[in-house]
Order: sequence, then structure tokens, then C-alpha cells
Amino acid sequence: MTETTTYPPSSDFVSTAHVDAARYDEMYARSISDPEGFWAEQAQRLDWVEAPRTIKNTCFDFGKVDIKWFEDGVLNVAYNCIDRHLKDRADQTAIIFEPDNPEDPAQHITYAELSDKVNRMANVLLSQGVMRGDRVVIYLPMIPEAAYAMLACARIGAIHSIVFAGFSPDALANRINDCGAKIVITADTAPRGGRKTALKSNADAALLHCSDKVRCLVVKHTGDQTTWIDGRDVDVKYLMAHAAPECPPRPMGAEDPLFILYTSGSTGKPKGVVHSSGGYLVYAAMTTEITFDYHEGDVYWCTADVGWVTGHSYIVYGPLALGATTLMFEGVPTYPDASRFWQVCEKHKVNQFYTAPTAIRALMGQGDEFVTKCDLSSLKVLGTVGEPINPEAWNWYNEKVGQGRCPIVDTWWQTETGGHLMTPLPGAHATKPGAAMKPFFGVEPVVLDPTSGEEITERPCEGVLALKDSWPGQMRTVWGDHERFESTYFQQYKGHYFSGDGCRVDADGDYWITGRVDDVINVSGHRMGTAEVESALVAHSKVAEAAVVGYPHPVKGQGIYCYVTLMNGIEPSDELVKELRSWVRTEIGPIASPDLIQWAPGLPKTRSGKIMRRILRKIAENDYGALGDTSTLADPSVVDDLIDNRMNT
Ligand code: 6R9
Repeated sequence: MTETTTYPPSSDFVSTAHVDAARYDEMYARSISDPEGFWAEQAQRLDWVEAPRTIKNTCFDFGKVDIKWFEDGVLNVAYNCIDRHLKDRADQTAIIFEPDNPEDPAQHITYAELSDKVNRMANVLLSQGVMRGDRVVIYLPMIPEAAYAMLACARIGAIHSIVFAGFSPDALANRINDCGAKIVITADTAPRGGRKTALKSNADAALLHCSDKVRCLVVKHTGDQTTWIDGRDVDVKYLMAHAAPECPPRPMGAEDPLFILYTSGSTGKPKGVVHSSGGYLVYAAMTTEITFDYHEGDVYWCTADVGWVTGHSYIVYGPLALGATTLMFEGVPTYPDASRFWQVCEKHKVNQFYTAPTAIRALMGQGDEFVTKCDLSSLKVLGTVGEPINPEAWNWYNEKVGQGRCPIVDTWWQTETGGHLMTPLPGAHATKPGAAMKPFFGVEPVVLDPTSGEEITERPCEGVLALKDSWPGQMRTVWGDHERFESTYFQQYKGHYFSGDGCRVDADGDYWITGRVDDVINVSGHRMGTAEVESALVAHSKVAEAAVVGYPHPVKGQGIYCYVTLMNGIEPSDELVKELRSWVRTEIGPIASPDLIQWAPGLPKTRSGKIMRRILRKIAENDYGALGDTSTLADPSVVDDLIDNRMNT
């Protein structure tokens, strides 16, 4: 059987690509046989105060996981993203800011301007008492100040932790408290798709649950009125205008944390994923250049939000480390209409465009006119990230957006991995719709048997996806809980980093990611622990018990399906469905809003009381024939009740 049609890059593309097929093979082989030599060379992408001599010092054994790259190197990340470019490209645009409203002018922020803003913001942070190693929570929309704030932290050695602006006050408070932040940086209000989110009032609500020492720095972005607490709230733009324009970059150890980013797992509350300064930046810079085949002068656009890891690595750190022009978009793909992405590509002559399958699916449903009326001739490479892409969406992206001439890089990676772990390289590989294809340099994927944990070496094969050794962009720990880091990622399959994803390798040896094999769901590319939604639901006074699973959703990839058992005496009603939806939105944020709620008088449990999610998943998928063995259930009859109810949902 032929696996699928393949799409090789054109010979023109290959002739100018950084990496062609032969070079990939040669570089990949070297990256595995001589990681020290390979990464020592790659480290030279950065400017170091002291160049690293010790390159790799990593231990993956469970019981002791210790990951260090370039450990004796000294550098400053902001210096690498700004100062070192000033000599040659002070007047080149670093950031193009495209506002929510297309009628408002775009901003072109040069490297010189970026430098000025970041230096000033760094001085503001210092004036607020932020010191090296202190945590700063950033709760900002997609505005240039978000990048200034990140780089200002990096400049003075503070650790930032961005909280996506769509998260609720509760979620924000939990993160502020978990990392012990001294400061929260937010904005008055955030326009998105023509509507506004009241970020400052969310921050106010969050801060009620935090130490009263936490200061709130407010970016007056829209100028909308907000409450103001003197002594706690600070006007950032005003202070920046009056701050000294120079703040020396602080030399930092390569292993000093650059940022913490909270992400969901299968159990417990979100984990603070900690990334390093040196290894992370080397990896972000290299993957940006190679995966997207970025060339000097290109305009690069990643549509993610800086609140997610994709925004960290591929809007801010990777592109700016290369001295690239990176576009920041405040809006949404469908405002004012479904042509917006393509109009922005046309307007700014975007060369590399990187988005999520959910956006592609939403836009392809609106008809081709929105795309075909735009001049997309500047596009060279297209990328996707966040979830598996279905071949239909891939083909539409390829034909309508890329006009059949732009290689598509389907990049598989995670918050934990810092940068791309698997992707076709645009000048090296013939792509296949839906395949993440090949490991990036230094990455050694292995497919394991989920039960025995043995490596499966036959091809084709299917199993769970793990990594054998370390790469510089890998997370170093969970903030405040190294044991959780070890047990979450290294316990299940000894000696390996376990990704939580399943995969398939085809007869050609190419990788296809099949999705999460744990209790993490992926809703519109947003990663969510089902346990988080469950604990939000059971926190409601009318809910006795809840079980949450993902189910296939045509646009979101997965939708959130909630089985809810009500307290004795509480009657189900449509009003209660609405009430629970809005409850979850308040507890976590709009991204966690349940798609379907099914009343469940009982949940399928084993005799030891464990909910059998496998069965719930099948029922949610309307796949009753494949329920598998239900004999271990304490009360098998609940399954029939659930199926009856499902039919009526
Ligand atoms: C970067 C990012 C990570 C999870 C990951 C996987 C899914 C990401 C994918 C993909 C198939 C791709 N995922 N990219 N699945 N193909 N190209 O998304 O990080 O938010 O931590 O999510 O997303 O399931 O494990 P994060």
C-alpha cells in the first residue's frame, strides 16, 4: 500500500534552502554520534559573555534527572535578541504590530526602538524592586509591550511567567501564587475580534487572592477607565517615558531560568515548566532558522499567542535571536471577516506563515473566496502546530494558501520541549499530509510498546512516543517540584522522556503523531487536563461528581465532553447546563468551556473506584460497539444508562 501522496519541495526551493536532503542526513547523523561537537558549534549562534566549554551534562535516569547544557557559559538573552543586532540592523523592523482593528495603523518597531523600549522597561522593573531571579507574571494581550516585558525580564535576569490573557482571575491567582511573583504586568483592556476583555479587572480580582505585596504594572493600551489602587498599581508607559534609556544587560548563567510557563498534565494542577537561558535560546534560534528556512530580510508571522509556548519560541525568542522581522497580531482570524489572515499576509508581504490546524479548519469552512482574492505570492513556507492536522485541512492549506508551491512544516513539539522535536524540513523532505515526518537535529525518538515499555524497532509500527536523550531546549524542572518533573516525564518508561503522545511510523520510517495517550485533551490547539475541568465542575455546589473526556470536534479537533452527576435532589435542566458552562469559564477561562454536558446518574467505575474513561470516551464518540471489557465494572448497568442518555444528548 502506498502510504499517501508525497509533496517534494521544488528544485528552486531546494537550491536556496539552508538544509537539503543530503545535508539533513549528514547533520542528523553527526548530531547523534557527536552531540558535544554538534551543539558546541550551534552554540556559536549566540554571543556569549563567556563561551561554554562544558557542552552537555545530562542524566535521564529516573530517581535522578539532571539536565544541563552549556553550563559554564555566560550570556544575556535580551542582548542576543537586541543589542548584538544594533550594529548592522538598528533601522530594520524587529516587530510588525498589526492591531485588532484593520483600520488602525500597523506599527513597525525597529531594533533601535525595541532596544529603547526594553531598556526603559527593564529600568522600570528595577525601580519596582525586581531583582535577578525574581518572578514577574505577564498577563498581557498580543501587544508589543508583551515582548518588551519578556525581554526586560531577560535583561535584568528576572524570570517571567506569562499567563494567557484568556485565563480567568482564579487561574491567574493560582499561577501568581505558585511562582511567588513580585509583580504582575497587565493592560487596561484588550480588544480582540472587536470585543474587549477587561484584563485589569481580572487582575484586580486575582490579586484579592495574592499577597498584598504584589505590585500591578498596568499598560494603558486602550485608555479605558479602570479601577486604580494607589501604591499598588503603576502606569508602565508613564514610568517608561521617564526612565533612563539604558539598562546594562545582566550576565546570566546558561542554566539560569529564563521563564516559567504553566501547562496542563493528566493529573493535578498545572505545572510550571522551567526553561533555561542558554540551551533554550540556542534551540529556539536554530529551529526558527532551519524549520522555516528563514533568510535575511524575510517577514515571518506566527499567529500563536505569546501566552503559549509557541509564542515564546516562535514569535519572540527564536526570531529576535536571528535578527528577523516578526509579526505580532492582536486580532483573530475571523475579524472583521474570514479574510483577515490572508489580508495581513498580503499587506506585510509575509514569507513564512505559522498557524494551528484549528484555525485552518475554521477558515476552510468559510469558503475559498476569502483566500483566493488575496495576493499571497510572498509566501514561501507554511507551518502548523498544536495538534494533528487532518489531510483535508492540510490539502486545503497547501492548495489554497500555499498555491501548491510552499512546503508545509507540520511541527510536533510541546511546552516541555522548548522547540520543534519533529518536523519535515522544507528543503529536505517530501512532505505527507498529516505527518510530522522526521526528528530535528539531536532528537532521538523511540516508539515504545505501551504495556511492556519495550522499544519497537520494526517498521511500520505504532506505539507511544518517547525520547532517548536530551536536547538543549528541553525543560529543566517543574517550578518548585523537581520530583514531580521526574515522576511525570521519566518514571513511566525508564531512561526515556515520555511525551504523552502516541505515534505511528510508516514503512518509509516517517513519523505520524496520533494524539495524546493520557488524560490531556487538545481543544483548538489548547492543551487541557481533563482533571482540571473536573475539579472546576465538582467545585460547584450542585455537582456531586464529574468525568471529562475529549471527543472529535470538526473545528476544534477535540471538544470537551462532561459527564456530570448531580447532588441528591438536584434536577437537571437546560438552565443548569448554562450555569455549569459559565461556572467553568469563570473557574478556568473561556477556553475550558464545556461543549457537551451529559447528566450521568452514575459513572462507570472499577471495583476500586477508578473511573473507566476509556468507556466514557467511546460513549462520547458514539462508538458503542467498541466498549471493550466492561466486566471489571462495579456496576455494569450504568453503561447502558449512559448510552441511553447519550442518544438523547
Ligand atoms: C507546541 C505545543 C503539546 C501537545 C503535544 C501534542 C500536540 C503539538 C503537534 C501536536 C500533532 C503536531 N501537538 N504539535 N500533535 N501534530 N504538529 O502545542 O505545545 O501546548 O504544550 O501542546 O500538542 O499532543 O503533546 P503544548
